Amino acid sequence: MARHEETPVPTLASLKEVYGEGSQLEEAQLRFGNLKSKFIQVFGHAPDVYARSPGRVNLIGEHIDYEGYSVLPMAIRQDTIVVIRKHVSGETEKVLKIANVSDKYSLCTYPAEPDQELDSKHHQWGHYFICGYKGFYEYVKAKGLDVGPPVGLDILVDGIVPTGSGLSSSAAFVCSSTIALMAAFGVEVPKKEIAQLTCECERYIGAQSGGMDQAISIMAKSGFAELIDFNPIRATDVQLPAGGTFVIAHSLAESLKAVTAATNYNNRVVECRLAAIVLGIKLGMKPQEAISKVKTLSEVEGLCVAFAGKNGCDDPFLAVKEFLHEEPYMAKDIEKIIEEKLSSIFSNSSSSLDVLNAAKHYKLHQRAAHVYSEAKRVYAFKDTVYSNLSDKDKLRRLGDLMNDSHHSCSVLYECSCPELEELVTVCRDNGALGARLTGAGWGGCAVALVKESIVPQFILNLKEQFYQSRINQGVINKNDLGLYVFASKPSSGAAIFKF
Ligand code: NG1
Ligand code: MG
Repeated sequence: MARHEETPVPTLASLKEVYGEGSQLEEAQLRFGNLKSKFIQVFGHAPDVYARSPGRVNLIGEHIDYEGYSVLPMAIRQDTIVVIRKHVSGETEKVLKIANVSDKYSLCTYPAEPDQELDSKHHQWGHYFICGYKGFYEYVKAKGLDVGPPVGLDILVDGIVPTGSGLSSSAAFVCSSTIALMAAFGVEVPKKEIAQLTCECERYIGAQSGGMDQAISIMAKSGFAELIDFNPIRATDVQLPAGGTFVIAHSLAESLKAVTAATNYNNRVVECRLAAIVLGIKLGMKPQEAISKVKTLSEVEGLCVAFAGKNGCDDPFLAVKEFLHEEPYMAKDIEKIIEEKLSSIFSNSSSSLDVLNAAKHYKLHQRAAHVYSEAKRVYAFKDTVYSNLSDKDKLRRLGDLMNDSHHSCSVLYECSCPELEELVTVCRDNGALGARLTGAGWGGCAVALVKESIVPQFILNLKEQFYQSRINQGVINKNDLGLYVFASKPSSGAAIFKF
């Protein structure tokens, strides 16, 4: 049987295959019907094709995908749908018009020009479509495919993944845009190639993302979480033990990664790179060799493990402890070790130069300690799922691993925030087997593993103990609570519809 990353995104005739039955199917039918009417109302024509791609919740493996380590997310039901019509000959306007069903997002227009630059300093919601647009043309060019000269496109977007929530609304949007374009132009691509290209093209937004979100959004299978490996991208189904449910809860602090990248997300990517270079040098590489060859902590893990081996252990952390001090490094401390200016290492990446300008210091020990320990926890999570333990004991162990992951994110990686800390504590106090921030952090959602039998009561308690005061303060509307706290089952990945 072909692994699912080898197959193309399916073109489906029926919504049932993705949205299931009952009220969810009815909701989907209504949503697609409304999309069609809205499209005709805005553009005066019916669309050619619809594509959907889901958001995700990461169960474990935070901030390690860009360091080359495996992660374990699952897709959620909430998705983004992109509807497209390609202009035909005779229509001469070479413009991309991007409309949204929500009034929050006004119509954006861009030239039908694949080589256009995206100004990451002036972020616009339509940029995410353009990421996919650029990625699509880069792909067809690299493969030598002829899709003709660029033409005008009418586009309508409907996203129901909450934004800035760590549930990857961005990847859902970039992935659905890319596959909608592929379908509209009749280009069929294996899922693993779409996952790779959407990961690369989302970086036009300005964050130096890893590939987790796009990989799970494209390759998810209903009923399974996936262990995602990188270099090359692969997905392995992980069947979660019976009796446990993942509850997702929003901290109500919005994390705007596109805007805060220099001090948050990209800062950590830069710190990890510097930690990896310093470790490489301390473990015997010449500075110039380390600078030119070492990109990620996973690339120096072998050296760290060999060092640990000499001391009778196999944990790369031993090398971190020995060679990276806990006090934050100043730029000049690192420059002395690597015998090079930091600005010259990152001279070809303007987003990294932004990081250097904004950084006071660099916490190399803490960031490397998080990455190596988190990478181990992902495998411990997977091994627990496949172990001979009873389901009850498995769930307990998975919960412990989630708690350890949160602690590491919070203390070593410092990507939590007061609202997330409060929410995670409320989850644990109300019987969660484990709870942690999910996604990039600095706001957004927590995910809690909860015994299925107590889920309704658990959600009620969260409403009372975390959300009620915020409703009273007018932060959110009581009627919207269901958008901010909900149980989630592993849902299916990207799909194309033609009706
Ligand atoms: P979110 O939470 O969607 O911003 C980000 C990255 C992931 C991963 C996680 C942290 C993007 C598109 N996604 O996710 O690749 O690094 O943070 O584990 O930047
Ligand atoms: Mg994102």
